[in-house]
Amino acid sequence: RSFSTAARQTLKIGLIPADGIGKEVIPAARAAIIALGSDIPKPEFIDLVAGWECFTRTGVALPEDTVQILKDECDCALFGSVSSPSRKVVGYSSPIVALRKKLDLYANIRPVVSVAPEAGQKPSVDLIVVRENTECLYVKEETLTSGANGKEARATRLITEHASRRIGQMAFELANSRPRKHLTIIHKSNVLSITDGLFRETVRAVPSLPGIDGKYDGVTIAEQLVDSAVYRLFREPEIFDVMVAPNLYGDILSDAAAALVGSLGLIPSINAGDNFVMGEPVHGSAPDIEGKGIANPLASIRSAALMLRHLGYTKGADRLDIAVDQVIREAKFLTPDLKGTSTTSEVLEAVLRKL
Ligand code: GGG
Repeated sequence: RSFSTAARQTLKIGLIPADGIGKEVIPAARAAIIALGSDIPKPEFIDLVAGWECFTRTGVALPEDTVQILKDECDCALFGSVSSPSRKVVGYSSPIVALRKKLDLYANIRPVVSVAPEAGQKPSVDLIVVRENTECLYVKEETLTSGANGKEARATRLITEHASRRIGQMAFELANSRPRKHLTIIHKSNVLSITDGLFRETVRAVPSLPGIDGKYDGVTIAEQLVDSAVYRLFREPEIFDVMVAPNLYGDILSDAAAALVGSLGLIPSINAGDNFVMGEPVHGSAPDIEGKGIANPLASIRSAALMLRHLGYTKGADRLDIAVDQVIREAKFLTPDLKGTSTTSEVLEAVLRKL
């Protein structure tokens, strides 16, 4: 699925580095995009703020201006990482969760692909996690009450037919575009038969929707309980092609899958809706290495590639992916997460030389 790219002279890209190493890797993605030259419309970058640091400075985690500029002025965006505290802070709410909802970026598409030793060889891991991005436990409706035996905490888990159907359609569309055309629906319907049952049944029914007219007849469908999916992911990752999951399972599965390809620092994503796309590395803000200059910029560069591909700029996207693959394959310039000793800038320079 891509938006029309017709007659675009410039590409306005909102940059929201947010917290931690987001501030180190998003500038690297920016430099890689600039290096694409005339393979994409002239990029214009708009610097925007959000995040925990923004909250501590201004009292607002996601300024209204940031949302409005993204909606009114940007063609797409890149988001870095956010370090929300793991305790309740009055007035604070995760800006990335809010942004996905405000822009209705209902699909978080997370490809996990290993780099084969030689160019052109089949990667041993080549799968995409399609994560529903707007509901599940991320509606963040939590309560804390007192019960007879102490405190009782509750969270609402929302699964709707509407959101399950549109993420299902996105997943079928992606599966249909890939050589293996295989879709695995992830759920836990044996325990959560109503919520996960609705997700599973709604996704399964996508091929029978009016207007589909046999379009997905070539897609094989499998199902896997989320716990057994994690087990099988580690034992036999090659059985998976496209996996579609409710929000929380998708979040966990994609981090787990990253372990199969060496580092979370390599895994890109896009948050996609019908009218907007925002690239985002899957890794978080990594406070342990923040400011040391050793964050891996490759997930952000790959996220830029995914974003460009989604917009239809295949040539630019291919060039970024090929350059990143070459740098990984050569293994001369790698950050410490990949057992290298290079800095963020050295890895970026290596990518720029390939471009
Ligand atoms: N780029 C992904 C990222 O920032 N992951 C951490 C995350 O999503 N945390 C949620 C939050 O801090 O609000």
